[in-house]
Amino acid sequence: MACLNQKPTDSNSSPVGSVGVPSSVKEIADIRGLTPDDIEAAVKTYHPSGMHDEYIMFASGGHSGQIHVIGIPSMRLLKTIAVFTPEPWQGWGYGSEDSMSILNQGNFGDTQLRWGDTHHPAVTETNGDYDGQFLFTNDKANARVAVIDLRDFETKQIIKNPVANNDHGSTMVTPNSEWVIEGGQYGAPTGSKYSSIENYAEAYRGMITFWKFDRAAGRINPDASFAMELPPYWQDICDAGKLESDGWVFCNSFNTEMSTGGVEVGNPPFEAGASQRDMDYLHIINLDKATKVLDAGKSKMINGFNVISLETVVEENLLYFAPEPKSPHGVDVFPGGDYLVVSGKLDPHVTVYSFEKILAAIASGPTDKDDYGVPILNLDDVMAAQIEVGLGPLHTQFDNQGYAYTSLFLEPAVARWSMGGPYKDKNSEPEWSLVSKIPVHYNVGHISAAEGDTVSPDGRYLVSMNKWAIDRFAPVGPLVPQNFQLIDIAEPGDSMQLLYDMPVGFGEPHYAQIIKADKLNPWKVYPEVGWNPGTQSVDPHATATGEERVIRDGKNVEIFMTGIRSHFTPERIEIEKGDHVTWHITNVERAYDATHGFALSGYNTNLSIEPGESVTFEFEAIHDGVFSYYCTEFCSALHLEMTGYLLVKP
Ligand code: K7E
Ligand code: CUA
Repeated sequence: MACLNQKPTDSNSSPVGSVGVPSSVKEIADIRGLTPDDIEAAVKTYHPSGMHDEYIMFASGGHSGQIHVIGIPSMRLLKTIAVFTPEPWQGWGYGSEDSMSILNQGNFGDTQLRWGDTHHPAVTETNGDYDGQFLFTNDKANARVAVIDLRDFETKQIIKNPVANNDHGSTMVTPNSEWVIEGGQYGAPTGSKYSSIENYAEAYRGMITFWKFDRAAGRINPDASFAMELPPYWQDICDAGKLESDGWVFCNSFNTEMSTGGVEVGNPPFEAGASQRDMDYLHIINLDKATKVLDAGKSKMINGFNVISLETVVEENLLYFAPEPKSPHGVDVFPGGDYLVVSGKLDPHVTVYSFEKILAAIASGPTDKDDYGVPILNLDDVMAAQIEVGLGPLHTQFDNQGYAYTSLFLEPAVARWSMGGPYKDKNSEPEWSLVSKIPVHYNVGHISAAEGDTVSPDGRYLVSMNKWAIDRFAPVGPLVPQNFQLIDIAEPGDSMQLLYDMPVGFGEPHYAQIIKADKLNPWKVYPEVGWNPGTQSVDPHATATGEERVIRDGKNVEIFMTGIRSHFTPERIEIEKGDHVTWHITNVERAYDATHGFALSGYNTNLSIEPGESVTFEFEAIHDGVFSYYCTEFCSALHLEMTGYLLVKP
């Protein structure tokens, strides 16, 4: 690796080094107070105009309800994908039938939910490697899961969980993405029912849902999906087994105390009540067996959805527990699938479990059970190691050098640790040890490494997703951005290097996945003119040039319009107050980036009509008057002229 530390810095007049860095760089660096390390970091991340990033990060947008697409290592924000929250640039939720119907799929009864709390995005996998075809994310606040098609980076489906009101261990995928995991969080009566909190232990349940993904359709199939009731502990974050643990799912939990809050009635507050015990339970779920139980018809229908009851879960041995120390948060399966690691927020260690030992402990017939009859494995029987990494460990990622990385919320830092050799070398006894640490600013939650959740992580880059930025950026009022810090992890040993701080001023991201950019193959324009992104096929109402028309049938008016630089056809439309209007617009362009917008004043409408796309929107003409419509993308020199009049007669 080039190290600018070793370059001569005493020359003010001649070029420095073999790459011909002019002496003025040193002057600039001196004036700006930049160290040689700073210059190295800049050179590693700077992208001259036109140079593309090698990796793409899909970051959850937290309570923005969206997904953010960020180039690595430049840390440039490339796009925000509208998911749960209306977003006008993409025409998401401002009239287009497609976006309105997808947002409405996610309604809760009559309540139109119009935001989400996205935590964990997951790219589809093939044989345990990201394949870059689809992306899933969850809405913790409302127990919803969304499907994004990475051909056009648009949301295609939002599913409201019919039996849960919130989720958290979501979304994660199995190694071929047949199943999308939606783990629960706060225990509640199954199926959005009411029950007094005094009945917590009997009437409340934990939940995990397995959504069946139909890759050909690009949609989750709810009819083939199912949920499993769990004891009313608070299941937290899950991960799917892979390779030798394929077919199993692991979730950490907390509040096995079953604290119900209620300082009002003299109970301990949640943060104390849910932290009394030294151990909570790692949930070890036999997904393969659960699907057989489902196929055998041993589920019940709740709100029209397949649910395997807790009684059946216990009867069929679908769930085992292993103790996990001190307010655990997150479980991460090693790339080889042979180990998994849990962090306890109040324990300076990470605890590594051996999957081989878990299977052996299950086979030996565990005798310990919790109050619901779930077998509890002995920690000593299943533990491979405990490694002291530091204060407040949370989440773990992996690289290609045999290192694991754990975020340390309280220090705050990222710890690099190892098992002393390649993961799969079963012949040598692992020597687990802490290798090094790098401080981060501040309060790191998740970390994300390049291809870090796959069976073959790339290493090289790790992003520390810090909750607080405090002094890292110019002050912008009391609400401060989060801080994504890019860390170079390419070199072994004590050599992690901080490269870049990216302020994140759009919600609080939790998790992200980083995929090699060349695995993505998005469309540049829609495949054919008249394309409906909702069906991923040509729309029957697509309008060809020359076939533009306005059709009236009683009070129903149907408009067939085309857009091309710099013209909407037709450009005068006369209707009457009280008409029901169905308006189709086709962007007949085939040029890359020739998107047209469509704003209609007074009717809360804005569309984004990308090259080839056909969009439909409907409204009641409740306002009379003269309303202009115009293109909201500056598409050409005569863009301002890309307009027209909607005349609504009283
Ligand atoms: Cu740790 Cu929701 Cu994965 Cu936040 S979660 S950090
Ligand atoms: Cu089309 Cu501006």
